[in-house]
Amino acid sequence: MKRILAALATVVLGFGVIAGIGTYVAAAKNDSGLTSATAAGTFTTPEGKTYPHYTLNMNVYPNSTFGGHHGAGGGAHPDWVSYGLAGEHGEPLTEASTGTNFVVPAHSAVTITIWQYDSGETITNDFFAKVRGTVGNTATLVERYDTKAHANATEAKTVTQIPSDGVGHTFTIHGLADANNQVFVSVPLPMSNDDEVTAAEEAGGFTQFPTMMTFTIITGDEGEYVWNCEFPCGDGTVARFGSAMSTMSYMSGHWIVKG
Ligand SMILES: [Cu+2]
Repeated sequence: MKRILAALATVVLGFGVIAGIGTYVAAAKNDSGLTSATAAGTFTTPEGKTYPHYTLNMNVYPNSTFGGHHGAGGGAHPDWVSYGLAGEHGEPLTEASTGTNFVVPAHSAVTITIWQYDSGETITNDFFAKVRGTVGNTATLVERYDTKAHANATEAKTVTQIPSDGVGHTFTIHGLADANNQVFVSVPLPMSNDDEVTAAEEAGGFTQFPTMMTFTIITGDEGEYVWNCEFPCGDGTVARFGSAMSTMSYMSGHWIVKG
């Protein structure tokens, strides 16, 4: 019986993946814009190598009502979790027409800051609770960032992983199936305080105290990569890998490295 159930689960999962791929391809144009990283001088690694430096700011939301590339009111799926562009203090860029496709220069350092406004749970595989592929394999975590005071409400700390039962989402860039540099970056984004997230959502907004993760990656060769979230956050779908997880412009997008 156990074996039959396992086989059945595999078939059901298989259908989910196939359906997911279909949705993925069909919705590839939800966000057709591009955001270029901002130039910020030079960056020197702990090993003493210097690179041209760029920055990107992103937010992750428990729903799509922030506007931005989904439009006022949240567009087709206002209840889906989503990434979006952030201002320098984690404020939503409500007028942005794009938010999930990034253009960065090849062989450069890119410092990414992500404010995470959603709650979280235990991640399926704690491989993704670890920081991977960043400079030093670390990230700087602020567990509570005060978006009104524009200041850290808790002290920043350097982390190599976060508790696997407190993951909100991840930012994960996958390598290419060619001979270029293989890039793999994955950064877990900790959950914000559950009660505060819920209370803010009920009031029609977002928590004043998101978590904040900052990390730097060295881009490789030119190429069009894909990033996504590896936390199953497609609520209400098989294995929670559908909806926002399998539709570009919510939990995935393009990572375009230009020479
Ligand atoms: Cu996610």
